[in-house]
Formats: sequence, C-alpha cells, structure tokens
Amino acid sequence: GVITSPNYPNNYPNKLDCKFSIEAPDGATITITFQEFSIEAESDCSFDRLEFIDPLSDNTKLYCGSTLPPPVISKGNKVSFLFSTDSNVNNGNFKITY
Ligand SMILES: [Ca+2]
Repeated sequence: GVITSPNYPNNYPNKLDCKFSIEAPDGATITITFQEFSIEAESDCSFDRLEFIDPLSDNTKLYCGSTLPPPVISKGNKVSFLFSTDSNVNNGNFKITY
C-alpha cells in the first residue's frame, strides 16, 4: 500500500492532525519504506512531525526534515502514523510504501 501526505504531490496543508493506521494479518510484520520525505525541519520536530507508533515497541519515532528515513520493520501486525503540522511553513510532502 501507499500513504501520502494530504494534497500530495503538492505541499501538505498547515494545521493538520492526521492519523494513518496499517493492520496486517495476525503474525505478520509490516515493512515501511520511505519513498519521498520532506517536511519542515526543526531539531526536536516540534513544528511539523510524522510520528511512527508501533504498539509492541517502546521505540516511537519522530521524523521531520528532508533526509529520507531508513526503512522500519514493525514488531507486530499493527502500526500507525500521526502527521501533525503547525500554522506556518508547509513546503513539502511525503510518500511511504508498506
Ligand atoms: Ca509547519
């Protein structure tokens, strides 16, 4: 499957709070591959962020900036992403396959 930022391939909107959930069959894991990635950079990703949540892992990941993140493999069969953006600077987008 594919997940893209809202308005892809154009810039994502400001003031977003989006959740994307992926569920695979029981016993399966999910491999996430980032194809394109560029969202507002900040050292703590406090402006715009993509948060990766794997319920079986304590290792929640926050992504921002324009470096393509490495692939991620889930521990279990469910993962979700939360995409949050603030009220200004929205020059970017992302595309993820799983
Ligand atoms: Ca922003």
